[in-house]
Amino acid sequence: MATPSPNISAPLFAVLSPAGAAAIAVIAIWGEAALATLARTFRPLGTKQQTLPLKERVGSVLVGHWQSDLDGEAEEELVVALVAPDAAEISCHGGRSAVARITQSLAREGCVLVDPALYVARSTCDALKLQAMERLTRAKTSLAAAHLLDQTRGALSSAVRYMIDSLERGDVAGARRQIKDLLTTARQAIHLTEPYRVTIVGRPNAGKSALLNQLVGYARAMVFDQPGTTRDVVQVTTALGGYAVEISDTAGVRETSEPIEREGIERTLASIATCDLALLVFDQSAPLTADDQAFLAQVLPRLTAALIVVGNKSDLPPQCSFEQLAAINTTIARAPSLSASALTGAGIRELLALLEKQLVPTPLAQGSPLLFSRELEQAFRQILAALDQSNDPRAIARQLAELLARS
Ligand SMILES: Nc1nc2c(ncn2[C@@H]2O[C@H](COP(=O)(O)OP(=O)(O)OP(=O)(O)O)[C@@H](O)[C@H]2O)c(=O)[nH]1
Ligand SMILES: [Mg+2]
Repeated sequence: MATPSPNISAPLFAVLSPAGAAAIAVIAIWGEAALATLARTFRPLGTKQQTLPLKERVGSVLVGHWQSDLDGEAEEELVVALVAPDAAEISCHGGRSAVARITQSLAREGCVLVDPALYVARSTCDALKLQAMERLTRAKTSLAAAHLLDQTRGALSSAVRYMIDSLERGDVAGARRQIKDLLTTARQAIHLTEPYRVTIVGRPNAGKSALLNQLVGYARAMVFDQPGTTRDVVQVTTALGGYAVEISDTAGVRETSEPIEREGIERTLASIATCDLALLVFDQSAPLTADDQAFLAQVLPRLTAALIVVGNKSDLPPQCSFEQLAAINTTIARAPSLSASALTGAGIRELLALLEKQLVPTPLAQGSPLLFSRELEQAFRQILAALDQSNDPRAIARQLAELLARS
């Protein structure tokens, strides 16, 4: 005889409280059809309709009675909490017969009795999922939201559980590989929750502020035909390739004894030290001078980030070339470069494309586990270091488990 195929959309239910042990018993029912099933047998007080739109009352707690036979008597008084569009918790009298009556009635409706641990696992939200949820509420782009949503659904949590399993089995090499894989995308993944920082630097009057305005598409920074116009760091946040990017326009760097300008230049230098990418802007319509050398001597030692060299004012006759610039310094020689005009907009589209390519070289795979914050990246670097030094894989497994645990 053929076995009947299981109904895969049947709601599941579980008795959460031990039978006959407490005054109140709680039965959970969940699954896509859970509330529709409940509506057939549960009558909230004050309603006579046969089918109630319970889905519209999610979040509320209803008092009523159980009535598995529509023409019969009310069988049990109970309270139903509609906890989700696909889940409810039924509280009834704690006695065995009351619980049996409801569970038998649910079984007759086609629901499947399962272990209560399944319900707990379904509703348990670990600390990593919670962190992702919190970040999701502040996501700046739809791409960031999509990747964070994956993490709220457990992409990272599952990867961490997998690492724990590997360590518990004594597969240290496997766990190390999994952690390293996760760390390879971390540099990019942290920018799902924190913008990339791009700093525009150059000598006064090179056209930095005009370039910022072109990049963001509106007149954010003041542009003026006077060296030393920008005094403080001017920041604008935009999006490139689905990532938030904060662009900083800075005070032009030169030798000066003027205290406010000097303070502005200090801020420029601090901004260079912390950015992810620097746009080094030259005025290619002016010949290179000793001041350029002095400027580069101040800026380049502080630069650890990626670099793009921009020859601005390409609408004017050229007075210096990229070859001359490259001859000054090998860091500049190795950097990608392009010509642009912040006045006419020539080369700006290419510059934006180059910026995107430098900042976001590879797209992150959909659904993949991601270390979406600097804190998480640091935690996994420490765990990797601990794994390299320790001969107790289970202790490392416990450290990983702590990342999942809610305080
Ligand atoms: N012809 C031409 N002029 C430009 C271009 N970009 C900027 N300028 C002009 O150059 C002057 C200086 O521009 P800014 O953007 O203020 O220069 P800056 O580098 O921000 O200068 P500081 O703030 O003093 O460091 C202004 O008169 C701009 O109109 C360009 O691509 N072509
Ligand atoms: Mg300026």
